[in-house]
Amino acid sequence: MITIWGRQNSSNVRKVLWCCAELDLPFEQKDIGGTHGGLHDARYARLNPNAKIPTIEDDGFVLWESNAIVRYLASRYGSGSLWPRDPVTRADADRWMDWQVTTIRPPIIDMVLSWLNDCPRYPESNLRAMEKPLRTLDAALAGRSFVAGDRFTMGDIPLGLIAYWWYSFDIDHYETPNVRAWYERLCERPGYVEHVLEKPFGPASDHEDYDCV
Ligand SMILES: N[C@@H](CCC(=O)N[C@@H](CS)C(=O)NCC(=O)O)C(=O)O
Repeated sequence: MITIWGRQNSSNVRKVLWCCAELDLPFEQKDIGGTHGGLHDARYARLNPNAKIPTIEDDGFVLWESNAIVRYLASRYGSGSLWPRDPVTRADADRWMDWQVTTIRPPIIDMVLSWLNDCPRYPESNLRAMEKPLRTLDAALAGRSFVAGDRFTMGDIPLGLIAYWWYSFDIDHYETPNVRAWYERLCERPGYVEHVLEKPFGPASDHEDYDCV
């Protein structure tokens, strides 16, 4: 049985919960982090010296870093599904996982904190900075159902968390119909519904401090 440490309202923990659901893997989730605390306890510090979530333990193997965890679970339990066997398709999926961290997450994160803190407006510069990556994703999704082709893969999981945030904001979402259609496809997946859409994100006290702009 896989153990997952991390509060379920963390986006990085949700990636792992959703991934397990896609793979039909049983797991035990332990609330830690945010208002639950525990990140600096000696036992947890031995598992994850970063004092961050998520961390997993699987058959004696301990792993942290959410995207690395998704890759590990996909390769170990999802060969031919979440983990494409074709190296080109797999590299395509993999690329979008890195791109989530490096390119589209940085501009959206302050918007999320602004939303959680009920700020009167979203930070304008972040909103503007979202346009280019969204258009990049929109172009990549033209003619395909998921980020690495016609089948759902590990590549859709990190970006699925971004899409959840983006479409939760009451804003002009730019004209990106392929992104919207892909998001609607994700919304049909039971694991996404259970671990992302139906679990409240927040409260603000579970997340880092933010001053409204
Ligand atoms: N790059 C790491 C980031 C981990 C991270 O920053 N996790 C946040 C939650 S999303 C955290 O541990 N925050 C402290 C807390 O929850 O108390 C990953 O993807 O796993």
